[in-house]
Amino acid sequence: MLVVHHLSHSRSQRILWLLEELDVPYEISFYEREAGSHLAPEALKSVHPLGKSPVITDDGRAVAESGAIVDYIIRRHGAGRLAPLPDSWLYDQYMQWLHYAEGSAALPLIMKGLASYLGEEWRPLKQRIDIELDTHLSYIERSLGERDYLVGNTFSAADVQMSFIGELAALRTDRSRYPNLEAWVGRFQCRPGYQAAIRRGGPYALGG
Ligand SMILES: N[C@@H](CCC(=O)N[C@@H](CS)C(=O)NCC(=O)O)C(=O)O
Repeated sequence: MLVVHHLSHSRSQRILWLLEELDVPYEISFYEREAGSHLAPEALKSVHPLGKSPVITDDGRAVAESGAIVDYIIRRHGAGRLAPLPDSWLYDQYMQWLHYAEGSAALPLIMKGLASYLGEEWRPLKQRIDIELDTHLSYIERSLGERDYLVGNTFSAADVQMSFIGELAALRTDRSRYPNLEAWVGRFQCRPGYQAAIRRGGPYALGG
C-alpha cells in the first residue's frame, strides 16, 4: 500500500491531491509541525534522512522530493492518465514544469519568507528577491495566457506540482497582479480531487 507521510500545512497536500485525482488507494501517516519552529518532527527522519515532506513509501521503499514523487506516481500508478505521451513535445513541456516548480520557481518564494526575518540593512537582497519573484510569476502568467492549464490546456500532474507555487505566491506578493495565475489557482482549487484531499488530509493553510 502506498503511504503518504503527510506533514500538516505542507507540500504533501499536492501528493494527496494527485492520488485523489487518480483514484489510487493510499494511506496517510500524519505528522504535525513542531510548535514555535513550525519544522517537521524528528519522526519524519525515520522515513527518509532529510526529514522533509512530502515523502512516500510504496512497497516499503521511500521516495522523497515532490517532483520525483509526482513522476513516480504517474509512471507506476497513473495508467497513462494526467501526463502527455512520453514521446510527445507536450511531455517535454510537462517535464519542464515538474522540475521548474522546485528547481527554480520555489526559490524566491522561500527566500522571501526567510528574508522577512532580516533587518533594513538587507534591503538590497530583499529587492533582488522581489525581482526574481516577479520574473518567475510573470513567466507563469504568460505561459498560462489564454489557457486553463499549463500543458496543452489539459489538466495534468504538472498543474498539481506547480500548485504550491501559485498558492504560496498569494502570501508573498500581490497575486492579483498576475490575473491568469490567480484564475488558474481558483480553477484547480475547485476540483473535486483537490477538495477530497483536504477532507482526507486535514486543513491546509500555508504560512510562514
Ligand atoms: N523541494 C522539496 C521541499 C521539501 C520541504 O522543504 N518541505 C517542507 C514542507 S512544505 C518541510 O518539510 N518543512 C519542514 C522542515 O523543514 O522541517 C520538495 O518539493 O519535496
